[in-house]
Amino acid sequence: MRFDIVSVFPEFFAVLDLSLIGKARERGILDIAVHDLRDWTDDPHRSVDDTPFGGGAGMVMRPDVWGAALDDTLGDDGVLAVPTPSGTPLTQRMCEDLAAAGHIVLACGRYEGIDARVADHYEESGVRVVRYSLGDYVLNGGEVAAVALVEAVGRLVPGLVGNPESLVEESHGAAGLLEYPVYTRPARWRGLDVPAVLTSGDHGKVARWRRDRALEVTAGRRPDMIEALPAEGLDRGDRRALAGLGYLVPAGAAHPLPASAREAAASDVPGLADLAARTFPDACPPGMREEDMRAFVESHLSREDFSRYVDDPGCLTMALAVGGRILGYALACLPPDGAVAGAERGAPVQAVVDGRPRSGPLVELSKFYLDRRLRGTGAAALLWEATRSRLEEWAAPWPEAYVWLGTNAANERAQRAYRRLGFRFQGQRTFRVGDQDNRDAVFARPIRMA
Ligand code: J9Q
Repeated sequence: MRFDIVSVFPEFFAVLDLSLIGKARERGILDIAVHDLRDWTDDPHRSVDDTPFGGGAGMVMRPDVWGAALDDTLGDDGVLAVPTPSGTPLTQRMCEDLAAAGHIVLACGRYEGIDARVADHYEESGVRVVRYSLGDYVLNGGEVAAVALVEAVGRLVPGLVGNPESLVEESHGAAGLLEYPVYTRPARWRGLDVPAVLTSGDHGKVARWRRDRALEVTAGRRPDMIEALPAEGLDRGDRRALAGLGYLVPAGAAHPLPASAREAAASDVPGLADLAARTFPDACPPGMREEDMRAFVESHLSREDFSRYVDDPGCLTMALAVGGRILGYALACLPPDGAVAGAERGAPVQAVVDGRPRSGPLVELSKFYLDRRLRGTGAAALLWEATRSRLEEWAAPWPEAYVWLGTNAANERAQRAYRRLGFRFQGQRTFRVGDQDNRDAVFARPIRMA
């Protein structure tokens, strides 16, 4: 691999004699030539710049001097790489692509930049031109950015990095995630302990912990990278971790989507009613008649109904938005005097959970629905925790407040989900839809748990 670097500060590139890059040059793996741009001037002052046409501050680098330098260095195989703050942000992908070229010429500008015709001219003559930036901040010239490119591209040349495994495993590689945090001895330093899982000897747990931390760090610092993760590369553990970080992967989605559960607003009403109409039949027993279900939706789950729920201070309406669409909702009825909600619907007034009898109010969780595409994604825990947290605020005066719900006795999947959320079976009730009595299982749990 050959690099030609053209700059008015050739001494700057002494750093490329050091470390792995320096070793690779000694071993003949990298051939790096540094040139002084002034060697292509023909005036006694060796001037490389001039004032800008159109006026303005600073100086512009002359096209004639750059043309002479690049004609001599590009040859018939050079790719022209131009560091500039107006270039494309340099990525690992671009570096991998450049590593496939055998010869790169770096044109380091100073002052206000190089006359724009230079890069345009070489591009028009069929030279591959890559204008790149290191990020949205301003340097005094392209030299630092040139060193960065030589190191990032150079280390991809076979034989340069001693352990090729470290090329595969690292940031921005196959995983598409930032690195998990790393630790070494001592196990305790300034009162800070190394996470216990790393000294447990359980390799499976270590791998899971590292993957969870990588997802967490990436979600916090680079949410754009989370939203670019291909869904097919995410296992159950990844999906659970992502749900805890506010990202869900609905069935059929190509990537994780940002998810948030919040109190519903008037503008959510159409989305809530649409979702309610398509999810209500999911929770019904198999024998139920179409028209009874339709009538129930029309009389309890219309837009007008949701408008009332959203405005009613005795109702808590929660919406789960996933990628901006409402894919889940919960409706809780708050008893007016801190007593019992839904007594006429079979509320378990004597509810006991794990030996703790209810002594505060009994809230009814009358609706808790998710779009089918969210089954098994961790969405239920996300929606429930947001709902629970609102209920906890509401029930602050009553530390032993409970919440109850009824769900179809034949719906094992729903009952398993409620058990996972801390609800415990209390008994049965009958629930009428149309002219049919349905068996419901009744569950309850404290709003607050130890
Ligand atoms: C050449 N500011 O800044 C950020 N990435 C590249 C640059 C840059 C600059 C001036 C000249 C490159």
